[in-house]
Order: sequence, then C-alpha cells, then structure tokens
Amino acid sequence: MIKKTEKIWMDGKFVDWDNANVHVMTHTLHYGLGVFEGIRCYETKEDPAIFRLKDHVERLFKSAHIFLLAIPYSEKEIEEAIIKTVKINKVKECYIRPLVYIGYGAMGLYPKDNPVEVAISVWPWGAYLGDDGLKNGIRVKVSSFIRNHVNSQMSRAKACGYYINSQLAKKEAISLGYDEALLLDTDGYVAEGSGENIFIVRDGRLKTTPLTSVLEGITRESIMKIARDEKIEVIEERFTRDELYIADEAFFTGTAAEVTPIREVDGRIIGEGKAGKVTKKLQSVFFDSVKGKNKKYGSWLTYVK
Ligand code: PPE
Repeated sequence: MIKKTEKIWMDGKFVDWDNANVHVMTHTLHYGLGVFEGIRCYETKEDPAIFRLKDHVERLFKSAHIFLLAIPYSEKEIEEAIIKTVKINKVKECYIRPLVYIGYGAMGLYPKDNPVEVAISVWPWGAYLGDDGLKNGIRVKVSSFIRNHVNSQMSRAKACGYYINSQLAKKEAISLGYDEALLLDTDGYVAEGSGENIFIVRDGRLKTTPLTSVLEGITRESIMKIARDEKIEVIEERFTRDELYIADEAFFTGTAAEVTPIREVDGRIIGEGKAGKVTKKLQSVFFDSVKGKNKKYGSWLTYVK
C-alpha cells in the first residue's frame, strides 16, 4: 500500500490526500491519454533535494507536446508547484508524481474542449525492486510481450497508456517467479525494462540501448555522464539478448529503480551473479550525488528550503 502524505496539488489548490478525487468519467481514465513524470527527492545533510527537477518538468512538457496536450501552466509554475508540494507535506525523502490528464467533458476519442488538468502527488517510496535487489541484484525475464513499435509508442513521451504494455510484461515476469521484465523491440533487440533503461558492461565498456525504442531516461543520462567522468567508455548501440546473457555485468536505471544490478536473465547467471565492480562504482557515485555528498553534480539538485 502507498504511504499517504497530507496534501495533493490539483490545478493550483492543495487538496487533502483523501479528497483528491476525479469524476469516473474523466477522459484519461477511459482512454489512457495522459502524461506523467516520476521524480525523486532525497534527504541530504542540508534540506531535502529534488533530483534533476528542471529536466523532469521539461520532459513532462515534451511528452504533452508530442500528444498535443496543452498544459495550462508554464514549466516554471509546475516546478514551483512541485517544490511547494514537497514542502507542505514535510517529507524528507519522497517520490514525486506530476500527472497531466484530460478531464471530464465529452466522451469519445476527440475531446476537443475537455480541460487538461494537472495533479502533483508525493509519497515515500523505498527501493522499487527491493532493498535486496538494490544490493545484490535482481532476476530478469525477457518478456514474450514486445515493446510497441516506435510509431505506436513514441518513446520520447512518458504517457499513461504506454504502461499497459509494461504491465503485461511485468505480470508475466512476476508470475514466472522473476523480479522484473525486459522487453525487446520490434526488431528483436533489447529495449528496456517495464520501467527502466538497461546497461551492460563488457570488457570494462558500458553499453546501453540507443534512444530509438526507449524512454530518454534521466537516470540513464546521469549514469552516462558519471561513467564518462570516471573514464569508463560508454556506447549507445543496439544489442541482442545473447549479448546480455554473456555480459560481465548488467543493471537497470530509473527514477524509481535508481541503479539496480541484474544478476540473472532467463536462468543465465550474469557475470558473477551479483552486483559487479563497475555497477557498484556507478551506484556509489550516483547515490552520493543524489544525496548531496558529491559536489561535482551539485547542479542536479534543487533544495527545498
Ligand atoms: N523506461 C521506462 C519505460 C520508464 O518507465 C522509466 C521510468 C525509465 C525508462 C527510466 O527513466 P528515468 O526515470 O527518467 O530515469 N519509470 C518511472 C515509473 C515507474 C513506476 O512504476 O511508476 C520511474 O522510474 O519513475
């Protein structure tokens, strides 16, 4: 169960968590066209810090742009609303979920005059794939469900409806006893997890899927930056599932999943079957950065005073 906080921002007003409702005829609830973000706020020695706020809000607006949704606020207004929502809920650490949805009005697939509404919720959310997963790695299953074609799922957007594909994959993986699903693209190459980007390490080199078929992950980009600063070579290149099977290390990245090592794929042990050396190094710089302990990446943090 979600750990509730006090207030949710709904179109400019703070509403009590228990009263943050929409009408059942809300358009997005029926047809799935909405866009959202997932952002984390971390406890630091100083005030709580939101990780890459501006980049997340920018992506939210780009997602809306792709889907021709006119958000009735500016990026700055949404950034400020997010900061206020974290502050009013007095949380030190939380996950932040801005959601843009089409409200009540007409039904049918062309809701020309329905309002575009925005809600911002925050709640404490621990390790997405478990504390043990974060430390020792998770078991992954290549899904029988294919990531939607790039002209069906325009992957630069983070849209609500896309996640029925992810949920099919996740349910299948869990039902077979795995922790997470890995989806292949329509050409059969590795795409991404149900809610994560993927990296592999081979001979000390880092490889990740190019952005053609996957979400432009902000954690992915942060890890690439950290790796290059650590003089680890990073390439964006399509790879096959068997290249993953024989990788020395593999890990997932995402706001929710952070940096989660992969220790097994389809019954094949990856590397030594635990968090690898490169993965651990990147994890450690990443967590130091988000927690304000690495000043080099200080510009990634927005402190909530
Ligand atoms: N791919 C997908 C499909 C995805 O959903 C996410 C985030 C990523 C990659 C990583 O992107 P980024 O967070 O910018 O590094 N998935 C979000 C939703 C998870 C959920 O269960 O809800 C997240 O991690 O917030």
